[in-house]
Amino acid sequence: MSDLAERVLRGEPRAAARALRQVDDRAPGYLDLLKEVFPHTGRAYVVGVTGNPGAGKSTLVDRLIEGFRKEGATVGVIAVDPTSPYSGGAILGDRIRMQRHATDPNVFIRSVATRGHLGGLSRSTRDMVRLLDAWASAGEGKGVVLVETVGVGQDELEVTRTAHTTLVVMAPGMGDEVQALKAGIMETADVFCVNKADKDGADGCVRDIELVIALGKETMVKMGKGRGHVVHGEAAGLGGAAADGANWSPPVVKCVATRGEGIAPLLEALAKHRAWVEASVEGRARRRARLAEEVRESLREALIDAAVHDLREELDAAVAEVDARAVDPYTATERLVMRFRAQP
Ligand SMILES: Nc1nc2c(ncn2[C@@H]2O[C@H](COP(=O)(O)OP(=O)(O)OP(=O)(O)O)[C@@H](O)[C@H]2O)c(=O)[nH]1
Ligand SMILES: [Mg+2]
Repeated sequence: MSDLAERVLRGEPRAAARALRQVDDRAPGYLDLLKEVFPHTGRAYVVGVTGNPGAGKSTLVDRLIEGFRKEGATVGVIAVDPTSPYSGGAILGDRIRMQRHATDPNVFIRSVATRGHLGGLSRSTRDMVRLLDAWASAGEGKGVVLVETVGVGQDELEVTRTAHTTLVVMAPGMGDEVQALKAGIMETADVFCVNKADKDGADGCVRDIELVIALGKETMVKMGKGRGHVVHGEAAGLGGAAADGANWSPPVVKCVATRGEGIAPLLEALAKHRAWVEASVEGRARRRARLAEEVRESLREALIDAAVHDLREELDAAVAEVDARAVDPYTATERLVMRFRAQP
């Protein structure tokens, strides 16, 4: 095993920083590093934190770090910054809001820019989550990895799919609920946080979300499907949280992140969901589905690279033919596939 991998697995923050950079840049050897680390992953609890800009995600993450640290966990954070080309403001904001943890050797915070990502944001984030997973679970320690993304684009939503739990943060008075519906966030959420509960409209916001969840359940019952969210659970425990063993209904927790209010119930809701993901058949199936997706995606990438490499001349010729209308692009593709498969 490489020296760097060993040091990551021992929980050295500086090694984690180097490894993350290597993976982020896809520098030579990064795949070997990931291969070495992989067997030691899967132990940390990974939470995706998403929501509209300014909803208070970073402030909340800062509080969650505090909460998980009190439980004795080592915490890795990846903050995906959507706005870097203009202001760099978000990175700065994240840093400032989580600053007090900067000197804690059991907290590691890394901001990454969304732009200029080879192979997509979701892939590199997934790889970075794995590294932090291994780092945070060093020894027999409890590890937690938090991933903050702005829930706007499909790519950003994708990122939360690497998580056990997706926490969607909303704030009253932003028209968040309606937007979230459009963006498909409602289907992604495992736990909702209505942050800025010190502002007017928080209760209304909670009601709106609960209504949408209820409507979603009804629709899923009618359509006879769901993604493991509750179909017939009873409200129990936290703010309407319901897990009847097989199904999960996202609870809605009110918080004031700036004052640290509502953090304990939020941590409790996360713990409940984690337990559900780890124990339920649904949860295991979900994990399997994500890994299947990952392998398929990486296979697709590898095959395309191989085909483009092996068939570069044929590819050029085919493009010229299509351009001359001598052949249509569909037939050209079929022929290229046949050529590729016929290779020794
Ligand atoms: N009143 C109030 N303000 C809050 C609360 N939580 C966060 N804020 C403020 O809201 C602003 C945005 O907070 P951030 O934590 O940076 O929000 P964010 O969602 O991480 O923002 P981006 O990363 O830029 O998308 C800051 O000025 C916070 O101080 C809260 O509970 N109540
Ligand atoms: Mg932020």
